[in-house]
Formats: sequence, structure tokens, C-alpha cells
Amino acid sequence: MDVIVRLPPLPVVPAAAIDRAKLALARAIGDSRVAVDADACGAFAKDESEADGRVPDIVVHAESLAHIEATLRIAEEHGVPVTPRAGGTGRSGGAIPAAGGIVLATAKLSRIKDLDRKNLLAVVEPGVVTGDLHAAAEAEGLFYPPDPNSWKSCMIGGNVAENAGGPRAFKYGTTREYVLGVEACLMGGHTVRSGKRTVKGVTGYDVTALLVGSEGTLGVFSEITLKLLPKPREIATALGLFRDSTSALDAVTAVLHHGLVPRCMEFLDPPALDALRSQGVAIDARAAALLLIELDGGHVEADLMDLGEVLSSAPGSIDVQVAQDAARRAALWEARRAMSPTTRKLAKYKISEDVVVPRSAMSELLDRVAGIGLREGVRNLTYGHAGDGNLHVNFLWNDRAEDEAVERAVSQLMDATLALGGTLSGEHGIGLTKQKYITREQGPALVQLEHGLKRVFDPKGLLNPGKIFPPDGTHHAC
Ligand code: 2HG
Ligand code: ZN
Repeated sequence: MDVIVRLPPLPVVPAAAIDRAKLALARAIGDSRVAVDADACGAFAKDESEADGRVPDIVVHAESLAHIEATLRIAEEHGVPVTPRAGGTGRSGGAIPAAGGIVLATAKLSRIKDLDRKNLLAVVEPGVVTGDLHAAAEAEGLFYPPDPNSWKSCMIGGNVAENAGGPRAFKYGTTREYVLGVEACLMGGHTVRSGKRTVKGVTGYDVTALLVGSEGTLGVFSEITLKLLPKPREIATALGLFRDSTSALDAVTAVLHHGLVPRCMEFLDPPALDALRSQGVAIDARAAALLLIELDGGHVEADLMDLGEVLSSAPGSIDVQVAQDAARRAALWEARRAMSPTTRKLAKYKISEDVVVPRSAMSELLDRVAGIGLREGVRNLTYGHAGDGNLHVNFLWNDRAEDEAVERAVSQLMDATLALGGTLSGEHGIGLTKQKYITREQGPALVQLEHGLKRVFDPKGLLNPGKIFPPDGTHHAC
């Protein structure tokens, strides 16, 4: 993937500090867990975002809380930046070591320590693959709803750091809704436990809520306690086919007004639908836009009938189809979950945003995206989590001479989103890719308050520097 987002300018870490940290880490954690050669470190330079990579100087493969604590203590002592990393599948650059230094890899902390059926909770380490937790929970008749589309390779530590979403967030909410408590290690090597194992609990400040979605800038998770639900009894998948995007998006509201709460309502615009077809999924040629809807619960058959009626009587409806068997259902979801890599094949360069607008403003946003595309001459396509108003607007291009037009297009998309009462990121985080726009949404006073919070957790600004906020040339700006 070619680079589209450049790394922010950050201070260079003196080579002597790196050398001292290497020695201290090898002594404290063991040579075999501390990689220092460029080849071994090279695999930790990038994530799944469009941001530039940087090879770290050191990669620590933590296998215990003690290893995380030692790494954060040594990093602080020697003034070396640390970037935490779990699956490295993030879409906003959160796991990229923008300032070099240490990558603290937690993938080897991959135990499900407890799956408590009586109390509906799981205690997991950050390196548990999200799909493995789904499978383990479901084998016990339980359900962990958050389902980022990279669930086969993403990890819970990263999901919590980014507050990951996914199609099922419409009914069940994002990762945040399931984090009851965390054990987190702070710079300097001190560990705190926040939150609870109970469903309710309001003791003290909600530090857990602050840490969830803090993009690896405040602490490194060593253990996470997650709420589970009983596994839904039945599931059904249906397709609503429409003559255009506006009809499909308006049907989302109609479904809700009818009192139906599907667990997913995914939207694809005309070029996104073609990309889905290109994966070998047969979709009626008359359809120009699509809703992929999934229902679950105890009355799925009756709900499916209702859904069919609402969708087929919606203006612009062409057809409603129910996935008749497990194979069709799997093929549809497999293709939807692969939309990001599929889109990547359509042009040499692409950038995907994850803006959110109030549901009622989705059509208006798409009209504005069409206008932006025409004005700037940039090809685009959109798909996403229509139930949440969370749309992945993708800009595609083939020539670096178009970079500036794309940059203007992204900037105008952010302005349009905010003008419609929306927010810049629904599930991927700000990281490196959207930091230059954050003040447009939050304003300087809130950003300053956030800088203050950051200093409480990490006074030297060494934990995941360069993320979320535009840097001011010192590590303190991260
Ligand atoms: C999805 O919904 C993911 O498929 C990735 O959030 C979106 O990269 C993208 O465009
Ligand atoms: Zn998404």
C-alpha cells in the first residue's frame, strides 16, 4: 500500500538513549523477547491504515504484566517513546511507531483467562483474537457482540484502545458497551485496575471509560474484563435492493419507525455494490443500492415478514431477498467484510474515512460527497453501517498528481460531516490519519483539556506520541 498520510514531525530520540534502553530491556525481559534487528522490527512499521510507516528501533514481545511494566519503566527512565500494538489491523495509524523507539507488542498475551457463564463475563488478555473470543463464547451459549470486520485477525487490546465498532454495533453498541474493567499499565511502569466485574458500579471517576478509545496514548492494557450476553436463539439475513442510494437510506428510517431493531443494517452505494459483485456475489442487475440486514432474537421469522413488508413498500424498492441457507448468508457477509481489501484493488491509491452523521442526514451527506467528487474530480464510493449513520466514504485515484485534489476532498468531507451535525470517526479512531481535523470538531478548549489529561497519565509524552492531536514539536503534544 502506498503512503498517503505522512508522519508528523517528532523529535529524534538520541541513539545513546535507544542503546541504553536495549540493554536494560534485554536484561529485564530476556534477549529472546526483545527484537532489535531491522528485519525483525520491519514487520511492526505499519498498520492497516493509509499512513506512512516507520521501523521501530526495538520490539518487545510481552508475555506477562511484568514485561509490560518493565518496558514502560525502562522507556520512561531512558526517554524512549513506546507504541503499544496488539493485532496491528487498525485503520487510523494507532499502532504505527511515529517517533520510532519501542513497539510494545501484546499479541503473545493471548489467554482467555475466564469465561464466566453464571455472571456473563469474560476476562481476557489483550492479544486474544476477537474471532477466537466469539467462538469461545458461542461454544458456551454466550455472545460477544462487537464484530469489527477484521475479526479474524484483530485483537481485543486494539479493539478496546480504538473502541472498535462493526456491523452489529447498531443493535448492540461498540466495544465500549462491553468493557466492564481493565488492568492498565501506565508510563513509568505503574499498574492500575479500574472498573468492575459487576453489571452496575459507579464508584469514583469512570477511568475505564476514559481509557477505552484512548488510542494507546494513556496506558497499555494487560487484562480486560468484558460483558457477555446470552447467544441469540435465531439469526436471519435479508437483502433490500433499491434503485438508488437515497431510497435505500430512507428505508433504514422506515424499518426503525416500524419498531424493528435489526442487529445490522449495512449500506452499499452503486460503485460499492459493483465491488461486492466483483467478489462473485450474484446481485440482481437492476439494483443500484443495497441494504444488507440481519435480524436476531427469538421471533426472527415474524420479524422477517415485517421487514419484508416494510422494505418492499419503501419508495424505490426493487426486491427483498432472504438468504435461504447458511452458504448464501456466509457468502454475503464474507463479501461485505472484505469490502475494504476489495476496494483497495480498484485503484492505485485509496483513502477510506469513517464519518458519522445523524441517520436522517445520510442522504444529504452522500449528495454532498457526490458534489465534492465532481468539483475535485475524485472518484469515490461509499458503504457502511447505515443503522448508525456511520459511512465509509472512500476516495480512489491513480496518479500522485491528484493528491492535492484528494486532500481537498477529504477536508470538504470533514466540513460537510460537521455541518450536518456529525463526527469525524465512528469506529477507526483519529490516530495519524485524521488528527489535522480534530480541532474543527472539538474546538481548542476541549483539545487543551485533553492535553492536560494526557499529561496526568504520561507527563513526558512518551506513550504513543504523535497520535490524535497535531504535534507541536515536542513529545508533550501527543
Ligand atoms: C468495514 O466496515 C471496516 O468494513 C473497514 O470498518 C472500512 O476500511 C474501510 O473502508
Ligand atoms: Zn466499518
